[in-house]
Amino acid sequence: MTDHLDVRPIERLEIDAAAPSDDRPRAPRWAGPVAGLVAGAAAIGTGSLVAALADVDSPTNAVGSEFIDHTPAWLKRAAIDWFGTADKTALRAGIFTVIALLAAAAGALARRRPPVGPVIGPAIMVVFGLVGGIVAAGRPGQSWVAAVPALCGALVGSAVIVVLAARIRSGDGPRSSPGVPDRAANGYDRRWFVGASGGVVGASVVAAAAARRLESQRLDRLAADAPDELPAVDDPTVIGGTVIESAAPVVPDEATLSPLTPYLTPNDRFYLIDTALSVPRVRLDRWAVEIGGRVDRPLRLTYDDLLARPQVERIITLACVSNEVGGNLIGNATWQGVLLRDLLDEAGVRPDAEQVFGTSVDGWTCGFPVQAALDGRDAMIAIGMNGEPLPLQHGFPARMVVPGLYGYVSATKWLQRIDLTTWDEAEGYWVPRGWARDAPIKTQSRIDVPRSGEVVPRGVFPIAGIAWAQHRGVERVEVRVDRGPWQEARLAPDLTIDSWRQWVYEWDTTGLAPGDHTIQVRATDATGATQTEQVSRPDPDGATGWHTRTVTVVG
Ligand SMILES: Nc1nc2c(c(=O)[nH]1)N[C@H]1C(S)=C(S)[C@@H](COP(=O)(O)O)O[C@H]1N2
Ligand SMILES: [Mo]
Repeated sequence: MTDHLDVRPIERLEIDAAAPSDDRPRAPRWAGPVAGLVAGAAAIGTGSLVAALADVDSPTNAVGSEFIDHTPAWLKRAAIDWFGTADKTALRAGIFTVIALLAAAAGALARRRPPVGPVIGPAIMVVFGLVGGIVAAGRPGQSWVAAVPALCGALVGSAVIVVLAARIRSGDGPRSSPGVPDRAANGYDRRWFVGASGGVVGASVVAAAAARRLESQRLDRLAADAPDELPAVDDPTVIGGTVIESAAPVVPDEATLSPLTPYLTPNDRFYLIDTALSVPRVRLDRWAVEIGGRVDRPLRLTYDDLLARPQVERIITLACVSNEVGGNLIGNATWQGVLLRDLLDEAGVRPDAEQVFGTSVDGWTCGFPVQAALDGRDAMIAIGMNGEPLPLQHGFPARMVVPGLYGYVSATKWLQRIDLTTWDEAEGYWVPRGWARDAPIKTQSRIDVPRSGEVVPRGVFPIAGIAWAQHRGVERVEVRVDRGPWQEARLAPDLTIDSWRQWVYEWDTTGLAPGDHTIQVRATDATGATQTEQVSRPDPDGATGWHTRTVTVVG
């Protein structure tokens, strides 16, 4: 397409080489928007490189995070419906699209005759740089330094637009008429324009690549700060006389009945949910968790302090409130760390404290009732996951894990502070966004095999899956086919009431009509409550309903 558009000016240039200056070559119509896009690329490349060098969030990430924090609930819900867990990728794509459109518009305006062109185009760049800078500096824990990358990006971007647009305009403008000196004798020079644009885009790509490299080096350094081995566990999980220590192989084989779902979820397969567009900028040498608020003796614990304290290890199933019935925003791991109740005993919780309120390095917050920390359940500050130091994305150096509560009210990753406070004094991140303040995990069950639509052979076929009712325990799982009578499934041993239990039901398909059949599951927890058939959305406090799948029995 470009070739087709480019041919004419060149021909004219050659044929009319000796023509008078009022036939100077004009830039094609797309030159203005292209100049804008080139300037936009320069701004983003510069901004991200300066940010990486200054060790602050890139301007696009800062704006993206601000956007995430201010997304109205309905838009958030729509984004999750459309993009699911790819919503961050969608957000990034959206930001780049908006920047590209603005940059193209700035370029088109920059082509206008003076005084509009030379002023408006670059001014748009500068204004967006200022806005980006102010947003970045205002992010939690940031200083004015965070504004510098966006400002540098805007300056470079506006310089590029000034230079390119001046060249474009030199081919436009009033044709010289007799007696009036020519204002731009050279006119538009396609080779110069393409060369300069290509050079700027190339340099921007190099800058962006360098920024990426610096970011991955930062993450490598952070990961390298973690110890090679976690301290020995003083208080391990003991199951039927067997000490469960860190590694999956020690967990009894009977715990796994569902062929698709390992009893312990490997770290690299564990679901990830957070509002962070990049791993928060933790500096381990300066990092510490502070426990304060309504306590008698505030505590401050460095990473080494946490390592030096008595270590417990527990199997706990973490679940996200956004998990749909049958969804996979749930995982089971061994968590090693320091019991929260020991720390709170040491700090001395005042009687007027109602809420344990966690704050992360990147300013995310959540809170849960003080009772949940003190009622004997093993809420902890975790530093280990499945025998390894907490992975960066799961909250290194330390996070909270509270059995029985959804992650959004309890599981602060990249933990920075724990405040004992009241419900009136502080509200967790998701609460004003329409999610419930109190959020115990609901009893639920999921079919893992057979898959939806799977063709099932004649004979005995195992239907298998998981069921969970953290901190109450799963008592019974039942399966029914084609809404017939409920049949009890066989449950794996109850290793701990804080973790899921796997189940299997040997389904005899021999006498069934060929074709589609519906299978359903429901669980009953140790309080005797059976999960409700009532279907409800994840918001405000967790989805309900029976997981249902349709499969085909062969003819
Ligand atoms: N700092 C921080 N911690 C956070 C979140 C977050 O957005 N930021 N999300 C919470 C939510 S909603 C869930 S479900 C769990 C998920 O933990 P995971 O990503 O390790 O599975 O982390 C919780 N902790
Ligand atoms: Mo969540």
